[in-house]
Amino acid sequence: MNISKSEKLFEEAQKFIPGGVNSPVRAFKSVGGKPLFIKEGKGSKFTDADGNEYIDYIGSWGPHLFGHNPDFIIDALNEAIKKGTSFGAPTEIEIKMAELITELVPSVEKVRMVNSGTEATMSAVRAARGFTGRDKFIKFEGCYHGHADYFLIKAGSGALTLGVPTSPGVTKGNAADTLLAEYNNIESIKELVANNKDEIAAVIIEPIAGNMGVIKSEDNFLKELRSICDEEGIVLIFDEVMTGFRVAKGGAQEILGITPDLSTFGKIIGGGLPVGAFGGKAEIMNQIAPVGPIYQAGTLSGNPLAMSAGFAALNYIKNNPNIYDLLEEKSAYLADGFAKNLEKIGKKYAMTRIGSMMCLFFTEEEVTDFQSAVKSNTELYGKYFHKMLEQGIYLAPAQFEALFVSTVHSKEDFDKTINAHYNSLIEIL
Ligand code: HOZ
Repeated sequence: MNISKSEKLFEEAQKFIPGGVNSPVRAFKSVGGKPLFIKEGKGSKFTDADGNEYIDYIGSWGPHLFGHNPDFIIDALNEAIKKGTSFGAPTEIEIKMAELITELVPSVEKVRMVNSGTEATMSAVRAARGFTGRDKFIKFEGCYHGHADYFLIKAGSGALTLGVPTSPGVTKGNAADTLLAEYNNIESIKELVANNKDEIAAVIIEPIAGNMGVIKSEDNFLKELRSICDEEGIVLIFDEVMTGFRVAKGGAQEILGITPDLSTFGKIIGGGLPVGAFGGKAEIMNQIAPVGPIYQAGTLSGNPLAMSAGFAALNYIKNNPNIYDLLEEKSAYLADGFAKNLEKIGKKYAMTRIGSMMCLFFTEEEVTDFQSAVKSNTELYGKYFHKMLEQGIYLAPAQFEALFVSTVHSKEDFDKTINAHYNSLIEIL
């Protein structure tokens, strides 16, 4: 039997890399089958090691707002690489980048660059703890903030899909400082705050959750959460690693109209390179070393290549604010097509969408939080995923993730996807 190049690569990879992948969701474990190895991408598509082409709706899990390898980012990288790859010393592009972030996201008065979303959230919680002198923090069931120990408690994303929302290796001590609340349930916050008076440093939330599928926090819930944080001296952190610069130029906070004290970013701000950032009120950020005593550092932080790609991406956003209308129009077209298919086949599966992030849950109940999200039939999602893949459509290989639309997905891409969606559902149901 002929085995594909991807399969050969996967066998080879497993000899040297745990599970053959450098991030668990990529291994296809929750949908079954074997992962594709990707050779190259351009625009809305990528090609695997066997030369098969796919319309890609992951876009590297969000950052490829303009599709794969946009010319303006490649040009910026080509220019930057001629000058050097890393200095571990300040460069001018870091100032331009920081200034641009503060301009696009007004709640961010000062910002520190790091290398990943995990680093950003980890550092933001440390900043909040250092600033308040308190240890505990609240996170929400099903929200994912990277893989620092104290976040891996009822976490979303890969941790949830692979059935280890709370990971071994997380000490009891770490877990004890993490308080768990229910998404969109303000009573659960009130209870935790009352039971841990003056002990809570921060509440961290994905204001639009993207790691238990896509779920929007309700307006009143966020407003009340903001007031409670103000009254109790708790730092409100918005994890905008997925939503920052994707759902609006000012992120989820712009469309939801709530101002956090700190925000975390990743992915998009590196234009596809490994970058993260955390920032917010100067009062808090000025407690970070070397100005203040809260230590945080990194040799590759503010790396000139990552900054150049990221600056090109953010500058493009600044100069083309209409991209969010375009993304809305494109995403609505795709979502409409999906909705019509569901109607045709008589299924009322929950579909959520905020701008260019969307999710189809295999449950007919409304999805508003972790408990309702996990009602989705993940086995059915796995079948759906493979049927879509067979037809050249690459979706997230896990139910509890988002589908991302880019500015370069075409009507032709969408029509092909809508058609494949219909065929897939007919075959699996
Ligand atoms: N946790 C990421 C999605 N929410 C997946 C990261 C990856 O595999 O690249």
